[in-house]
Amino acid sequence: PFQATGAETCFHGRHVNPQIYAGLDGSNWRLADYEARGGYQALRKILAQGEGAGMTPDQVIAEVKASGLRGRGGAGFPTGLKWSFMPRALPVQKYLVCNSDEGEPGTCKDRDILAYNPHTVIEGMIIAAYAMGITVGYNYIHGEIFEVYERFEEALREARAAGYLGNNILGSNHSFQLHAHHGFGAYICGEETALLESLEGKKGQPRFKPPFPASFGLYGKPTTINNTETFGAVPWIIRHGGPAYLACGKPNNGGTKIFSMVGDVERPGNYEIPLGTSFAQLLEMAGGVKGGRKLKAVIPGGSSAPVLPAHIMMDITMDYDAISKAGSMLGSGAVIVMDETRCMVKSLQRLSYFYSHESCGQCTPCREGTGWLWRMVDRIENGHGRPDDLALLDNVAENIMGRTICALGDAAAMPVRGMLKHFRDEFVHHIEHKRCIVPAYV
Ligand code: L3W
Ligand code: SF4
Repeated sequence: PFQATGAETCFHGRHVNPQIYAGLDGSNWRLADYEARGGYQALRKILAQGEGAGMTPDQVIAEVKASGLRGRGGAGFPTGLKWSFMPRALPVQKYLVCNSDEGEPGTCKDRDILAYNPHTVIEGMIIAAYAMGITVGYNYIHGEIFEVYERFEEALREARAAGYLGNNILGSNHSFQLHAHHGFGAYICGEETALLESLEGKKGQPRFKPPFPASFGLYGKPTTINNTETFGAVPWIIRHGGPAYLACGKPNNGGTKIFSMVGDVERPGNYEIPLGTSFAQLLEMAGGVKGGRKLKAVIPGGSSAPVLPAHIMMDITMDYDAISKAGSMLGSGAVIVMDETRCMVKSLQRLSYFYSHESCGQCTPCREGTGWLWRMVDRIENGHGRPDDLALLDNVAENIMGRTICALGDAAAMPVRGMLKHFRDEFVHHIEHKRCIVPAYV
C-alpha cells in the first residue's frame, strides 16, 4: 500500500488532499469508491456543456503545462509540452498509449497504482485523449503482473458500463475506446518505441528516434505515450488547477512523486512525497536503514541511475534538478538503499548481468558491451580480476554511451561509471586481495 505524507501545505499530504494515493488499502479501488473520492469530477468538469462551462482542449493542455508535471517514467519530459506536439487537426487516426511496462529494477509503483487506484489512470487517459483529439488508447501492462492486469480490465469494464468510456462520453462529442494489452515481461518493451513494436505484434525492439512517436508512433500514426503515474496525476491537476500542483513541489519540479523505497530499509514500499522533500525525510518515513546499520550508498532513480554515496544523499532533496546536479538521475523513482554490509562489486555484478540479459541485441556496442562489462565485473567479484580491468571497464562503458539506438546501452554503462567514481577502492581491493573489503563478506 501507499504511504503519503509531506508538508502540511501540500495537496497530496495527509492533511490537505490525500485522495489520490493515501488511504488506499486494496479494498477501495472500485468505481464507486473512486467516485466517492471525487473521481471522474475532472472529466465532468472538462466535458460540461452550456454557457461558459467545460474546458477546451487547449485549456486542458494549458493547465497541464502550468502544473509543471514531468514524465514519471524516467526521462522527466514536460507532459504539457509533449501533449502539444500532437497534430490534433491532422485527419488521421491518432493513438494514446499508457506505458505500464514497469521493469526497472527497484521500481514497483505503477503496478500499485493500477492495483489500488486504476480509475485515476483511466480518467487521466480520457482527459488526455480529449485534449489531443484521440479516439483510441491502449494501456500496455507488464507481462509478469497477472492480478494487476485482471484488475485493470475489471476497472475498464466498470468505466465502460458507467459511460465514461466509449462513444459520446457523458453525452459529449468526445469518444474514446481504451484497451488493456498484456506484455510478455521483456524489460526493453518499456522503451517507448519497443513497446509500440510489441503492441503491433512484432518483436519488441526499439526504433531509431527521431522520428518520435509524436509524429510516427503506433502503426506509423501520431501517438502520445505517457507513464502510468503521469496519467494518474492529471485528474487532480484538472480539478484543482495546474498552479496548485506546481506549488506542491518546487519550481520546474511540480507536484508529488511516488518513490519506491527498496533495499536495506525497515519499511520498504511506495511513498508519495512532494518533489523537493529531503532524502533524509524519505528515509525516516521508511523507518530508516534496516537493523540500525549505517547507510553506505543509494541508487536514487532505478538501477539505471548512477549510485551516490551516503554523504551526498543525506544532503540532497528528491527532485529532478537536485539529483541530476549531484551526478545521478531521478529516473523512475526507485530508491535502492544499501547499508554498510553491501559489497559494491557484487551489487554491480548483479546489475550488469541484468542489462546484458535484457539487451535486445540490435546494436553491437550494447549487445557485446553489456556482456563484456558483466564478464569483467564477474571475474573481479570471483577473485580473478586483472590490474588493468578497471581502465578497461571504464573504456568499455565509455564506448557504449551515446552509441546505441536506445537508452538501455547508457543505462548499462552509467552504473559502472558511478560505481568506479565513488567506490573505486572496493574494486581495487577485490583485484589486489582477491576478496571483499566489506567485513561482512570476508
Ligand atoms: C517529440 C521531440 N517528442 C523527446 C519524447 C520522447 C519520450 C520523452 C522522453 O527514456 C529514460 C531513460 C532510461 N519531439 C522529443 C520528444 N520526446 N524529445 O519525450 O524522451 P527521452 O528520449 O528523453 O527518454 P526515453 O527514451 O523515454 C526514458 C530511464 O528513463 N529509466 C528507465 C526507466 C524504466 C521505467 C520502468 O521500468 N517503468 O520507467 C530510468 O531511469 O534510462 O533515460 O516520450 O518521445 N523533440
Ligand atoms: Fe537493443 Fe541495446 Fe540497442 Fe537498445 S541499446 S536497441 S536494447 S541493443
